Order: sequence, then structure tokens, then C-alpha cells
Amino acid sequence: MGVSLKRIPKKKYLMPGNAACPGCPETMGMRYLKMALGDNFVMVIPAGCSSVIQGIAPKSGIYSSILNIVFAAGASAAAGMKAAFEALGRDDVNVVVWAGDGGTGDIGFQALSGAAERDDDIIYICVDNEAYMNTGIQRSSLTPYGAWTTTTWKGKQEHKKNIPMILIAHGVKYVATATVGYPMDFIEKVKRASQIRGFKYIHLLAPCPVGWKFDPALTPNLGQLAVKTGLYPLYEFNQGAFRLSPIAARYKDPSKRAPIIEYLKPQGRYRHILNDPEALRRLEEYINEVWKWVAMMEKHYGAGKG
Ligand SMILES: Cc1ncc(C[n+]2csc(CCOP(=O)(O)OP(=O)(O)O)c2C)c(N)n1
Ligand code: SF4
Ligand SMILES: [Mg+2]
Repeated sequence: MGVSLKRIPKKKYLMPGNAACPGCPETMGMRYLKMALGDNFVMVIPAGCSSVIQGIAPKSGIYSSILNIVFAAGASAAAGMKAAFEALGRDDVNVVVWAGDGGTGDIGFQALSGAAERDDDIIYICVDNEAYMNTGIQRSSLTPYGAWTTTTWKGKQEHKKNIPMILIAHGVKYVATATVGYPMDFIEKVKRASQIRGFKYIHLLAPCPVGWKFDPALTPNLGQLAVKTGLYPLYEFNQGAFRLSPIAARYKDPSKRAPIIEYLKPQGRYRHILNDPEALRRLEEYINEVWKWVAMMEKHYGAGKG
């Protein structure tokens, strides 16, 4: 099912003058979310940059119904809200959790895991800017190896936690990866997820100019480079069937991938490892491991095997 740019709503969903920094990927992602779902959804937002962009009631920087919730309760609050809508006979309303990487992989993880295991009928979107940005760029379990944060001065020593893989292991209906670098791909995935009953998870890579230290004009380019270098494969696991997304499929072939340095160089958070062969080797090794996992998924759950 393709989505035509001409047919997505033109309505503006973010108010001018909201609290987001220039080039903010979270406001881009929220716009695309609204383009995909229209008005018939409620957003559940735990603490993070998006809850600040949202603003303080009764005013709001976002044209949407929003429940602002404590960090640990994003998925459980959404599950309860969905049950309440169903009790009211309104099961047409999508309930969407919009949580950061800290809110997803660390502090909200138990609620996320519980909702996934119960197959609660919600869409959970992790807006992954790879650190606790709202409180001043602290490391999270989704910060990648080598990246500087205010709590990893010499670069993080551990690799990124693979949340989509963990969610697939829960046996949920739908898991996908996306980035603000490819808006139409993200919009299509949100639309597809909204048509499935049960638990849906979308991981949205959201390059943050402040925390990653790059020129704010480059936000979409960095999302695209994460895919082109092979660091971040785009895929869908839809009701037992795994497939690489068409724009990412060519990077299965290592010779088609952009060199990792093209992704690292524009980002100040990697400045200290650009001339460190061992750090670069570890990142290359990480890419190889990610693609081994993709190959395993294609072998067992690829087209026709779901
Ligand atoms: C239980 C709890 N611990 C800490 C905080 C402080 N806090 C508010 S926002 C935030 C960072 C959120 O990071 P992330 O989820 O990655 O979202 P981002 O700000 O990066 O969008 C933190 C630590 C809090 N509100 N509640
Ligand atoms: S710190 Fe990053 S994610 Fe947060 S508002 Fe600024 S640009 Fe957006
Ligand atoms: Mg974050």
C-alpha cells in the first residue's frame, strides 16, 4: 500500500513558537504522525523533550489530544486509556505512546514489556535521539558505542540496546524501524500499524542537532546516512513476516553502503573517535552483527515464511 504525498493532510499540527530547538527531529516526527493518522488519535507522552514542546496546560504547542504521564507509565497508561475508549464504544480511536529512548529502553521498559506481552491494542513509538536530551544529554541504554554524552566523556563503551529485536521476541503483532530521514516510509508504517489490532511498536531514529552536535539543517540527512551506512536497517515484522523496507534493501550488499565515517564526521559527539582505528573497527563489527541478525530474520520469517 503506497502513500501519495498529494493525499496526506496539509493541516499544520505544530504551533509556531513552540519550545523545540531548530532542526528538532521530534517535531518532524510528530508532524508525520499526524499526517498518517489525521485527528482520530490520542498521544500519551512521558517526560522528555516532546512533553516540553507540548507546553503547559491549558496552552499547547501541538494540535492534538495529549495525556502527559510519568516516565514509567507510558505503555500502561495507554493500555488503560484504550480499554476506556472500548468500554465507551469508541474502538476506532488510536492510542499512541510517543516516548523517548530513555522513557522506552530504561525507565518505561517494564510497562512497555507488560503491554507487549498482553498484546494491548496500542501503537508505541520510541522517538530515539540516543540520549536523555531534555535533561542535558545524559547517556541512555540506547546511546550508541563511541558517542560522547555528558555522562560518557570518553565515548560510551557499550553498544546500543536493540529494543525492536526485544519486542519481536515478545511475539507482538507489528514491529518496524523508521527514521525522520524518510518521512513517507514512516507514514506508511504508522498507517499499516493503525490497521492492525493488538500491540504495535515503531522505532523512530531521531537525529538531534543539540545532543549529537551537528548543523540543524542536517537532521533528515543524518537519518538517511544511518540507513545508507548500514548502521540502521529499515524493516518491518508484520504478523510473523519479516521484510526489509524497499529503500533499505540495497544496503544488504556491503559494497552499496556509504563508509561509516560519512555518518560520524558531521557529528561532534564522535569527534574523539574519528582517528581511532579500534573504535571504528568496533562500529564496523556492530554493523556486521546487525546484518547477520537481519539475514537470520529473513531466513526464518522472510516473505512466504510468516
Ligand atoms: C522518574 C523520573 N526520572 C527522571 C526524570 C527527569 N527527566 C525528565 S525528561 C528526562 C529525559 C528524557 O529522555 P528521553 O526519554 O530519551 O527523551 P528526550 O528528552 O531525549 O526526548 C529526564 C531524565 C523524570 N521526569 N522522572
Ligand atoms: S534537544 Fe534535540 S530532541 Fe530535544 S528539543 Fe532540542 S533538537 Fe529536539
Ligand atoms: Mg532521548
